[in-house]
Amino acid sequence: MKFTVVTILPELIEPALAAGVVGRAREAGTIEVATINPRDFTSDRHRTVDDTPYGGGPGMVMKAEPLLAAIATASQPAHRILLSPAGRPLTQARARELAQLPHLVLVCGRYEGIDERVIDEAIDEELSIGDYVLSGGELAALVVLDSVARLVPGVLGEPASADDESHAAGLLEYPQYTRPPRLGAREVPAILTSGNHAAIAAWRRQQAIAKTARQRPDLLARHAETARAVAARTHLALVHHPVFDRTGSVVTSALTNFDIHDLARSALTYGLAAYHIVTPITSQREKAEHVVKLWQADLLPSSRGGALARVRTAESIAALVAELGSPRVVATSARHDSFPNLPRRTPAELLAEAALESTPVLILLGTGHGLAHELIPDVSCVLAPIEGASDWNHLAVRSAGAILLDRLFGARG
Ligand code: 4GX
Repeated sequence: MKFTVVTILPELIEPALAAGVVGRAREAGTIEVATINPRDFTSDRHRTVDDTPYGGGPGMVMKAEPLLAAIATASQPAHRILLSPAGRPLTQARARELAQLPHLVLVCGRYEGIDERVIDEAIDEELSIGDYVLSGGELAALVVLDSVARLVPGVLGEPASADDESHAAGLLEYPQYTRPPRLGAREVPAILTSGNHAAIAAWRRQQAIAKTARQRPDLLARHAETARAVAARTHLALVHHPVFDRTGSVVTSALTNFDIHDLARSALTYGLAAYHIVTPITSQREKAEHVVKLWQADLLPSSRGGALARVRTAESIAALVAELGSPRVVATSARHDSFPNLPRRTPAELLAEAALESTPVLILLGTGHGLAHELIPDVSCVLAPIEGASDWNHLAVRSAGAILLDRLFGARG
């Protein structure tokens, strides 16, 4: 595979590519790296590559002609990438795709940027290496080159080492150890010297999930396998008591058909263990059970494995908590002032915490004007309210429930 770096500072690029994995791959001829300097495509005495911006403003802009000539010389043909803070973020997935291509041209801007017409005319893709500002595209080009080159077949010794690692599986790396077995008071975890390969693999996986949960809950939230595993032990409860009415009194709200149906279907869609309708009123529970039976017969005659058996009723939150063993109970609220002493969690943080445990998760959705928090013990955290553009949350409980489930368990882009 070939890389051509278009830069007015080739001396910044060259030394970084002489050593290590990339240096060896160049020596072996597995990859080829060249640089092209736009300054060599100028015709004035001062070899000018920059000029003042039209419309005014600070700094300088890279001129179009030398850059276009350099890119044209570099690309015969090639996929042309501009490094820019305005590009799409580089990901391991994109690096893997780029490693399939025969030739990448990496265009490095300096100053305030480059004439926009160069992008229109001669750039196929803009890439950013992160949301911070560099003094030029060269270090970003080196990052792209390094991350792509090591995925080119033959560059890394062992073909397994590129897949096994961080990000390939959507998780951060497990911790590594080498001799000596004891470093001061710190010993190598005994399991790694046990010789039990299955146990070592399981331990490493658990460590990788724990590390990801702690450092990058956002990454873990995109990890489909984790989301599925947590969803499968998550219970959703629609709480009709104790809830507030509009005046702040604690009441028992009435069952509504829409809430039974819509939340049951959301729960099924996101693969939850069960959906529970919680009301102390026996006739209301009977009504809920009746509605579910009708629906079961009506909509899903061939009901795979009794999917709707996953809609259940409970007399109280306490009864449900007892039935589930010791679940992690999570409250939800549209208001910032309910459950005032409990920690708030974003959906990604909750998923990350739950991934580290094996206990069931019970998410409480309040009907009426919300859960009567003073009367609900055993809650471990509160999911932060859904923030819309207006200052008041007008969502129906079934809408809020669907949004929360999607934020917790939905597949991301
Ligand atoms: N990930 N910079 C590029 C100049 C520039 C601006 C606009 C082209 C268009 C960066 C990043 C980055 C700073 C490199 C501005 N060139 N590049 N440079 N972050 O911050 O890629």
